[in-house]
Amino acid sequence: MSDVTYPTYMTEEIGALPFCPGCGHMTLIKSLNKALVKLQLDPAKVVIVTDIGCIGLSDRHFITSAFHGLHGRSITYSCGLKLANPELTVINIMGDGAAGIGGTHLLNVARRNIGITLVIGNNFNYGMTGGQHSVTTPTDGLTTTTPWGNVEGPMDLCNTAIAAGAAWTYRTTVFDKELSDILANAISQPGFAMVDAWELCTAYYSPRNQMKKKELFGLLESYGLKQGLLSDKPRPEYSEQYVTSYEKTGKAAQKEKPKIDVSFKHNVDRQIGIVIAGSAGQKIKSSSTLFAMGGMYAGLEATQKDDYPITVMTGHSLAEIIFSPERIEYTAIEDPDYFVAISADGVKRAKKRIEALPATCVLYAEESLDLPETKAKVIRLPMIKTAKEVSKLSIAVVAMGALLKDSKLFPVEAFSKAIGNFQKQKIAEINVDAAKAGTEML
Ligand SMILES: Cc1ncc(C[n+]2csc(CCOP(=O)(O)OP(=O)(O)O)c2C)c(N)n1
Ligand code: SF4
Ligand SMILES: [Mg+2]
Repeated sequence: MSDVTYPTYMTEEIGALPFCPGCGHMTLIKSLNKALVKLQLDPAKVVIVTDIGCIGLSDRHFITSAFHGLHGRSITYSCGLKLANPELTVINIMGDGAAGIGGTHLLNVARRNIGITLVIGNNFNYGMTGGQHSVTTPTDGLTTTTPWGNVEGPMDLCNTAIAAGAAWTYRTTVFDKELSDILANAISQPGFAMVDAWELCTAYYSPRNQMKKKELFGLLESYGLKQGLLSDKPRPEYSEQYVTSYEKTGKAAQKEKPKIDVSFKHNVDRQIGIVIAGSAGQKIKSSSTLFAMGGMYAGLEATQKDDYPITVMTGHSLAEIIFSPERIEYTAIEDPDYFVAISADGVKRAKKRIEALPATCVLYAEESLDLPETKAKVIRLPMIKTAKEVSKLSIAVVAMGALLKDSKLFPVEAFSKAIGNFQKQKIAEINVDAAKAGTEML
């Protein structure tokens, strides 16, 4: 705890809270402020994440950090924040509408036990959009979308979360004198904690259904729903476990990878787009990654984008590689500078692209392939025959060796260095030979 004392976590700069008179959100938000005052957390380490809805208008009134995003998705933002920095106290505020719209996120945060606090301002309708029914609207409840009475049964948010594994769950109302203590308790839980706070939307649900405090309690009773602590089964928190497992294994695995130190020169003065079109099983993707790394050893920026069907070892496999001396902002290639056609599958997939290649493009094609009409300058090469002499699986590396010899983008030795550093020794030896054999085709 720091030396500074915070008498409030709310700022007056924005003005008063924007809720209708008597709205339950007012009490809920003020109680949250009291809970924060009680806990005296460093505001810089607290993030209030809000969903869309009237309740979501609240985050900007706090001096903590805030995040406001798409409707129904606030739990995902909270989880991301907590995973990125488990030291943060993440408080997620949402309405019943958001809880229903993002229902699967509620299930998963509970199941995973990610240490965020979820506060639901449950007023049985979509307040912000004029009082439509939500997943918690009671049966027979009148709303703009259930004008003859709701025929659905309401979702029990707490027991839904508990069924998914929620470690700490509390149901209450905004009339609870201990609301701020309950919220403080929830925030102090190391794992996932949820407070379902029943309340009144005085603009829509309450007047339409003559619902005041008494009727709200009557509703709880009529559904036989208990108030208070409904689950309290602590178990290890997800984000800490995740970080621990990363420290133990992930980090070690990353350290083993060699760094790419620039040790060659390139001849590239603008962004260059290369398309490699072959078949699944021809190592198009992995060879392209090594090829891109080769460019990086020569000081180039590189990107790779792949296209292949969901099936394995059948159909096409295409890779698009961009090299540039500058940072690459956009990874699509409109007019390739080089095109490598290795197999019929690749040509079939890229037929329209080959037909549209500009005259400035050089197309290296396996000599036996049927090609569509193209303006590109075609260079036919014995790729299959050359690869057979080294290894059938090295055909893409053979083709890339030829491209480098012809284009002089960067030395083939840079490509060989990537192969040597990132492949197992036996395969690397074969591929270094394949790259060299490729250069000898021209
Ligand atoms: C994806 C998406 N769907 C619908 C909307 C329209 N919308 C805005 S607020 C809202 C309802 C909010 O209700 P609730 O979450 O219960 O909060 P309340 O306003 O009652 O506090 C809806 C449906 C939206 N903004 N985004
Ligand atoms: S519309 Fe309903 S939920 Fe929204 S501020 Fe008004 S009373 Fe509150
Ligand atoms: Mg609501």
